[in-house]
Formats: sequence, structure tokens, C-alpha cells
Amino acid sequence: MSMFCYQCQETAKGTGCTIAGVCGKTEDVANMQDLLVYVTKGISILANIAREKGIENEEVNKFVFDAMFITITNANFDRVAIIKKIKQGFEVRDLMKKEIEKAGISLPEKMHSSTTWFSNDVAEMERKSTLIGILSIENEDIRSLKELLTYGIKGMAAYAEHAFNLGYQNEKVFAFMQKGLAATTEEKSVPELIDLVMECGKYGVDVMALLDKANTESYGNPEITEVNIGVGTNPGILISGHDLKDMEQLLKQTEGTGVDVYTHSEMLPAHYYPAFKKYCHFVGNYGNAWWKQREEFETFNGPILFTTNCIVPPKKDAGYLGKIYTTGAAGLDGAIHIPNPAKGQDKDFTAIIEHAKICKPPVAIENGTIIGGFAHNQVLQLADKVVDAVKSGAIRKFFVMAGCDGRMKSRDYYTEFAKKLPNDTVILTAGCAKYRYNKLELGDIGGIPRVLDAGQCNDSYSLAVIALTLKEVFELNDINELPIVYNIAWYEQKAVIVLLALLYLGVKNIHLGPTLPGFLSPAVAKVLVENFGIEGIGEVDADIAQMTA
Ligand code: FSO
Ligand code: SF4
Repeated sequence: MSMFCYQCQETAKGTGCTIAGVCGKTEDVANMQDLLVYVTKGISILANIAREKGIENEEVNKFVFDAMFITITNANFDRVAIIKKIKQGFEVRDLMKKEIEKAGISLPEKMHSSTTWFSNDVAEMERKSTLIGILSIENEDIRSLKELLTYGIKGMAAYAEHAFNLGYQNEKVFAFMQKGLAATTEEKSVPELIDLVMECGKYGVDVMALLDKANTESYGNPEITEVNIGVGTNPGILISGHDLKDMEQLLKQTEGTGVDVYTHSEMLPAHYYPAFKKYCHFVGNYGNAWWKQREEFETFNGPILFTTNCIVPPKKDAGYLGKIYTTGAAGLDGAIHIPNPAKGQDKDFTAIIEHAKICKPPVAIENGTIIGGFAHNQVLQLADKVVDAVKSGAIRKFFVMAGCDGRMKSRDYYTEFAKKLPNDTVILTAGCAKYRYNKLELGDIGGIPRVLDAGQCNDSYSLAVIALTLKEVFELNDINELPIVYNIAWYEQKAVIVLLALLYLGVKNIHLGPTLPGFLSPAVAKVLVENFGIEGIGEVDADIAQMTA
């Protein structure tokens, strides 16, 4: 076995990628990512010791969330960039040690090897990377819980980074991330690890609330919006991923250049924000969920900017080779990386803008509009209408179908499910899962569309706010008494933190598909089933009958 990774839903055979990633991650990239996580754990151990004495270091906090974000599925395939990050990790670790020494704190004699292991030699790094991976934890339940915790922290890291980019941070979130990572290096019992996983859910809620605040205070509350899915006549830049700060800066820098801007996949909800609507060259959304990019990028014609995952490494003969740009935590061998600016300065998107100017305009792959913008503020403005519809029986049930899309054929389930849902039901969605049904003609109920898109995967927080508010309005004791069913599709680690956040909020009986995580050992899966009623999915008709009952 040359690598081992089982962090996402598409893991080989549902158990683990061992030769190469289904995602396109090669063995050397996978192993270097493991080493980056290992070094980040060492930094976290030291940061926890320092924090106990009141030392908080912004550089350490930034390194930890950025390093973890880099290792999320489909975010960074650039081995050289990952090695560079590991080396930066050694410097950050030394910095932490110096601060600890300066404060007169003596470190324990015996510490985890991740706090001391060092090599700048790539061959030695490769050797080490094969020794510290996931399978180095022998007990499968302990391994399962430690990885579940690590993946929750990866998701949290992504959201913390987006909030940070907008000038928002929560030191308690950073402290938990580092505490959790350090805990994965310690001897812990199953109950102790379950407690940490639950605590992870609490900080998942906090980080999503922070990002919601950052997004809405920076760009306004999302509003009901019709988004064009056709094309204009100018050359364009396609922006993918989730980072709204990048979105803002790209729109500013392209204004008046003759280059249009289109969103792709999870960037679609940028159209819902008032601050971005003023740009006439912000034309529309091009294409569908991330996994269709190999076809759709060919016809876009212009350059593509990845601000985060999900990247599918292009084929060797792809026509769009040389047109991919990455920034932030994203990376791809052969792509042009736009670096982070110095503090207080803007990112410089000149290279991609100049590139776009010499490209042909995009070719339309569809026409018309789709509707979205149903985040908590907008939905709560419609609260009276929604409550009346529930009371009159016009709306029988809400189906939360948030989460991710993916390439597996079994995800056709979600399109079928949406089509077959009775007409008196409404789908609440967020994340790229929506592309399975957001272009279907599902109609409306008294003017309320039957698919309400709150936004990106992190905007699943909005769906929780809506549920908690409805619980108050209907004067219920328990969120599970609401007429809301959760049928969630997951793919990568941001969905893991969303799931843990929902569990923390007390949501029970969540259906999770298309398959349960391969990283859950039978015993850990049993705990989730027994305590939270988590279930997989089955056949569409039978599931609808059960869930609408
Ligand atoms: Fe999708 Fe990818 Fe947003 Fe994920 S584009 S799969 S959960 O990165 O983050 O929903
Ligand atoms: Fe496999 Fe998913 Fe890991 Fe990629 S991220 S190597 S597909 S388990």
C-alpha cells in the first residue's frame, strides 16, 4: 500500500484509496498532505501549552487553519506547494518554541514526535510521510474517532479562513482546533473522543455563525435573486470555490476592463449578495456542480480561478490547460497561483484579467435563470407567509437537502427524490448538492418556490437558524418536532463539520447519503445510529413514503 486516505465519500470501494485517489490525488501528494497534518499537530501541541499561559499567536492560528484547509479533498494537488507549507510549518513551530522559552515555560521532557521531527530533505520527508499516516493508529475505533475529529476540524478550518479573510476571527475556534488536533496525538478513550467530536460540533456552529456575520456585514444579507445561466458576448473569467473576499476583489479589478465575471459551482450564491449586484459585468453562473468541470471548462473559453475546492485535475490533453489559476489554500500542479497579498493590501488579479482579454467569449451551455437567495434573513422576512402555509396545510413538510454533489451515479437518487416529492413539500438546500434539482420545474406553493437555496455549504447555518426560529414561532420544545426532514448528501470534510454542527444543535434522524462515511468503524457508526438516529438512504419511493409519514 503506497497511500491511505478515506476522508471523502468517493473513497475507493467505500473503504480507502490505497494506490491513488479517486479524486486524482497521487500517492506523493497524499503522503505529503499527511505529513503537513502531522507537523500541524505538533504546532498545535505547542500552541496549547503557550495558550495556557496566555500566549496567543496570530501567525500560528493562521498556519493551522490554512494547513488544514490545504488538505481538504480537492483543494490542493500541488506537491511543491505542500512541501513549502511543511517547511513553513517548521519555522512556525520554532517561533512557538521561542515564545514558550521567552515566557519561561518549561516543556515536558517527553513530547510527541510531531513537536520535534524535522527534515528539509525531500526524500527524508517522503520516508517519514509513510510512517505517520492514518493507519499508524492501530485500533479501528480510536482511528475512526480521531479521523472524524480531524475532518471536522478541516471543515472548520475552511470556514475560519473565509471569515479571517474578511477580518473576522474567533480565538475560541482557533483554540478548539488546536486542542482537537493535539488530542489526536494523545492516548484517549472512546468516550473521551466522542466528547471531543461533540465539542467539535459546537465550534462548528460558532464558526459558521462567524462566517455568516462576516459575509452579511461585509456584503449585505442575501436577497431573492434570479441568476442568469446563459452567457454574454465579452470574454469572461470563471470564478469557482467559496471565498467571497476573492469574489469582491475580482469584481472590482475587472470593472471597466471589458472582461465579464461568471460564477461556477459553489460561487453561485455570490449573486445573492447586494454588494455584488451593482457590477454590470457580473453576468451569471456558468455550468453545474464541481464534478462536471472537465466538460464545462472546455466551452467556457476564458481562464478559471479556483479560490478553494473542488478542483478536478484536468486531463493531459485538456483544451483549458494553461487557463487555470488558483489562490488561497487551492493549488494544482501546472496552474498559476495568485499569492496572498501583504497585510492590508489587495490580491493582484492582473495576470488572469490580462489572460481573459485574449480569450474568446464563453459558449452557452444553457439559457434562462435560476432562483436563490433564501438565507435566514430573507426567509424570516417571509416568515408569516411560511407559517400560514404550514398552519393551513399548504406546506406539509420541509426537506433539508443540503450538502454536496459528486460524480457517483448513485447521486441520481437526489434528482429522483426531488422530482417525486409530493407537491405540498418544500426543499431547503445549501451547498453544491442543489445542482441535482435546482433546474427542475418544481413550481411553488402560494408564491414560495419549492426549492429554497440558502447559499453555499457553510450557509447550512442559515437552515439551522430558520429551523430554530420556526421552533420558537410554533412554541415547540424540541427542534425535532418541526415538520422538517433532513436528507443530506455529503462529499468532503466541510460536510462533516456541518453534520457535527447539526448534531450539536440536537437534530436527530438525519439521513446521510449516498453512502455512510468509510471512516466510521462499525462501532462508531453504531454510536451515531443509537444516539442520533443517523440513517443512510435506500430506494427513492420507500424513502419518500417513510420520510413524509
Ligand atoms: Fe461542494 Fe466541493 Fe461547498 Fe464542498 S464544491 S463539495 S462540502 O467543496 O464545500 O459544497
Ligand atoms: Fe480518496 Fe477521497 Fe482521499 Fe481523494 S480525498 S484520496 S478520493 S478518500
